[in-house]
Amino acid sequence: MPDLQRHFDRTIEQDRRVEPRDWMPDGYRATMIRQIAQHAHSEIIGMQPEGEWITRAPSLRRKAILLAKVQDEAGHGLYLYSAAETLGADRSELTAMLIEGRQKYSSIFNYPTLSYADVGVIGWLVDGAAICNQVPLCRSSYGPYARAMIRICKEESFHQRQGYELLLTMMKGTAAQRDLVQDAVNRWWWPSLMMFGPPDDASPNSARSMAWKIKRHTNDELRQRFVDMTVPQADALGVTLPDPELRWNAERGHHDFGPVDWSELKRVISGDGPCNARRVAVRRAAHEDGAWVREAAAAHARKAAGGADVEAGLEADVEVGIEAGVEAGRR
Ligand code: FAQ
Repeated sequence: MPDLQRHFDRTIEQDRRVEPRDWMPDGYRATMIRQIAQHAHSEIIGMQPEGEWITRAPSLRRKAILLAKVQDEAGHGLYLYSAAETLGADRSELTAMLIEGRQKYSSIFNYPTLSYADVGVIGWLVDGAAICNQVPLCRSSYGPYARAMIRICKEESFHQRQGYELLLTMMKGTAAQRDLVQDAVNRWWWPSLMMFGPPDDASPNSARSMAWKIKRHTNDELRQRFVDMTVPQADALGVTLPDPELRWNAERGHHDFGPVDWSELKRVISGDGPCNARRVAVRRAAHEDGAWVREAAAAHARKAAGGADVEAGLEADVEVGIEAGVEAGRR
């Protein structure tokens, strides 16, 4: 055991990757499963706020872009569930934990999308924050997670650009369109800052995750990076970020910003945000409505494999694939 621990420590020290068959401390495995599962759940639940606008997109072009984006999010969820499986997690158990409220997903997806400008603002701010957080995760110490993140980041980058382009178009439109954009920015700005997690002095996982090089930067470092990156983009767009304390601090070389309402983050994480109940109910209904497809696919796979039990991997793929259809059918 001491040899195995030494080997693991050296792998981390030398910035090499931990791979599925390597020995790893139980705490490392549990932390990776927690983070990857929460991330996967976020992508899957994250399909809902924008997915609600697919049937109401203002043009064929916007509909095609939005469909592609929401499909990408399903794909990200699936890569991430696969990465969690390499650690021994069971995908159907992870789904059960999500729909029974035993595992978290990102707070940001518990807010409503009230106009089409929200689609643009989610692309710009939410995907922008996701990129800020996830680019360093491409160097995360767990190999399958870091590799999945490379493709995910490339796709998130397209998501961010489509959002910014949509907002630029709206800002060049009518006064009413500009008002929709400003209203959406006002509603999504503070929740976007909360995506990075609690402040460093209230983040129970950060120190250990940094020591294991799962996380490469703290929550506050990434939040600051996001603010610094976004301010000039807001200027170019012609929108005001809803923070009277936001200003450049030449001494620090960063923007100062006002206090985040951490009680709101706590409330939303613990299930009491504006849309938590609806998001989980839709996911639960998709899971239940998809039971017959999972059973049929598993029976087919068993037959094709001559009776071998290959159910587990199939389940979530089939389910996520039909989720969008089930939701659309319900509306
Ligand atoms: N919401 O000790 P820390 C996306 C939890 S994907 C909910 O600081 P950690 C793509 C945290 O998990 C967005 N829960 O935790 C997209 C922990 O839970 P525990 C998701 C939160 O792990 C775009 C507890 O609080 N991205 O947007 C939140 O060191 C558009 C204590 O916190 C990822 O998951 C929160 N905001 O740092 C899709 C990235 N913040 O221990 C559709 C990977 C914290 O009680 C449309 N994850 N918690 O179970 C990470 O980088 C980290 O897990 C953090 C949290 C930074 C999120």
